[in-house]
Amino acid sequence: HDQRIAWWREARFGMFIHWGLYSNPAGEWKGKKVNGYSEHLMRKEKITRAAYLDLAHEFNPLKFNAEEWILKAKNAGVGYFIITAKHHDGFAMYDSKVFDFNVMQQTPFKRDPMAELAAAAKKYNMKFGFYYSHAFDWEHPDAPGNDWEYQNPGGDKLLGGANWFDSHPEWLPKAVKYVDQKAIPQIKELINKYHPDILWFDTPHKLPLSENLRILEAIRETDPNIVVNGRLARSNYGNFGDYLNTGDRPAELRTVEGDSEAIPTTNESYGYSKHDNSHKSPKFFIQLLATSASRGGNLLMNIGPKGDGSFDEKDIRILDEIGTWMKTNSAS
Ligand code: JFZ
Repeated sequence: HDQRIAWWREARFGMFIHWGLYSNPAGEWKGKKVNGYSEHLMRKEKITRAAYLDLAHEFNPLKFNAEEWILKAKNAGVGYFIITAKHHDGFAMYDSKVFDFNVMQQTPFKRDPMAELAAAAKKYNMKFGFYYSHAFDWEHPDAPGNDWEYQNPGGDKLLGGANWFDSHPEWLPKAVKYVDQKAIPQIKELINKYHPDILWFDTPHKLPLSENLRILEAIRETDPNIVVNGRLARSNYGNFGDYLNTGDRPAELRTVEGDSEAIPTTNESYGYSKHDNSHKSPKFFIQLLATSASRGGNLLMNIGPKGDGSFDEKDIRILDEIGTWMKTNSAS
């Protein structure tokens, strides 16, 4: 464990990216504003799989340039870079042979942005990895979360909330089927194809600990050197990941000691939202970075690039100012 996580302890500052089909509608659906996390569009608007796929047919981020993204991060002093290979919508932002619900097969873009980013990260010596939504998957007919098109647990109404499997174990085989058919094969695929340094998981309470541990085992068997975050498998007795994640809100930074990571986003939404102008100041992030570093914690700062592949001006300003501060305050 200590050996695996050594680079992560040194890195201190990471860049988190939420980018997917939801980045185009960007917090708007049928002319109406959709509040909150823009990456939750499918759930909030109860969009069917077929209608959501229309977003894929329009996804063509011609301004996307992997080296520019990695260099932007590098210039801001970032040591590791984590991007959504698959968020809760279930859409793979990479060339997946496991399921055809992916960027290569469903978009006019027909490029693999995860492959391009992995190569750029390697070239510029940036630690690199993926966010993978292992529990929630709103397109798969058996996965937890989608109760508007399917009859699945873990959503808002039908057997909603956390730990649905305790009160309704009869639904468990369905979720297990999804883990076997999609989550584990895709995670192995990501490891074997792109050799990530880190994998980042989320919403563990949507699957029982036994399933989460089965996923962790598959990861360790495939590559024991991959750092795994604190939101894959946890119970009242401990966390099976390599470090702890604090909540999304930076205030929670205060409560954790040891290897921990806070994940504030520059505004409120993780995915790009054209209505969300609640960006914090560069100073806010510089102070947060200094505080978390002094406590032995990491800061994984999120930005949501636009659907055309460019960064929002407001995020660029924050990144540039952090970069300037890093350069004037670094020891070397
Ligand atoms: C999750 C996702 O649902 C969201 O879209 C985003 O990816 C974010 C990074 O993670 O949302 C969460 C997860 C955990 C907490 C809050 C929001 N939490 O622990 O407070």
